[in-house]
Amino acid sequence: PAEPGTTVVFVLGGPGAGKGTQCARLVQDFGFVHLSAGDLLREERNRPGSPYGELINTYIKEGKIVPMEITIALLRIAMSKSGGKRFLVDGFPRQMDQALKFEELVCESKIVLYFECPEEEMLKRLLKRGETSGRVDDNIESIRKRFETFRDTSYPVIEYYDKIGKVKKVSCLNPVDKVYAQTRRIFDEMFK
Ligand code: UP5
Ligand code: MG
Repeated sequence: PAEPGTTVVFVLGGPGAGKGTQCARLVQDFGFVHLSAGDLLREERNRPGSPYGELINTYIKEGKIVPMEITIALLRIAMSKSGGKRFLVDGFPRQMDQALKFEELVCESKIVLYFECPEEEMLKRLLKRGETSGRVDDNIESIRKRFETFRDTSYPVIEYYDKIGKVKKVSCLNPVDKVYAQTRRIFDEMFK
């Protein structure tokens, strides 16, 4: 398990909601370490000699969830390498069994930050980003599949944490600064 005194915040929300954007701001103001599960998977995919490169790429393109053994291992390594104690775990867990496994093996989450955004808006943002991102999943076919996975498999994770009172919801249908003002308020209350 993680060191005593470790704080984990799960940062969830649909594809393109703005998780990464908001996490970058939180890092500046609250000194959390930002760990995007998607970024860690893309890094592992690009690492020469990785046995998982091809598998990860296929899953990402198809908008499917990479087997959790891989993702949890990457998160654990990144956590211990960082030397930090407060973590924003962005884009993970995406499936109920991943949530339970991570909390059993690593650390219970303190809160779940949920960035709520309508699909229409997320679609617009992702297509725009796709013009320059080079991400293999920023195209209309992959985006549709990502939305489907979010609805069917990842959203129930948010519902689970909501039932036990851990979810802090922020609407993403505003400019970045305004979304951040709301996010910041939550962190001011909890982590100042
Ligand atoms: N933008 C952001 N906020 C805005 C605002 N308020 N107004 C206007 N524009 C805004 O933002 C997306 C775009 O929108 C950017 O261009 C931004 O400028 C703009 P970003 O902050 O990047 O949103 P984010 O929610 O982080 O979107 P991302 O595409 O990263 O979300 P996904 O959840 O789809 O991607 P992730 O990298 O987490 O996962 C990718 C894939 O990896 C998954 O589909 C899956 O195949 C795999 N994966 C796993 O298998 N397991 C995991 O645990 C994690 C990932
Ligand atoms: Mg992201």
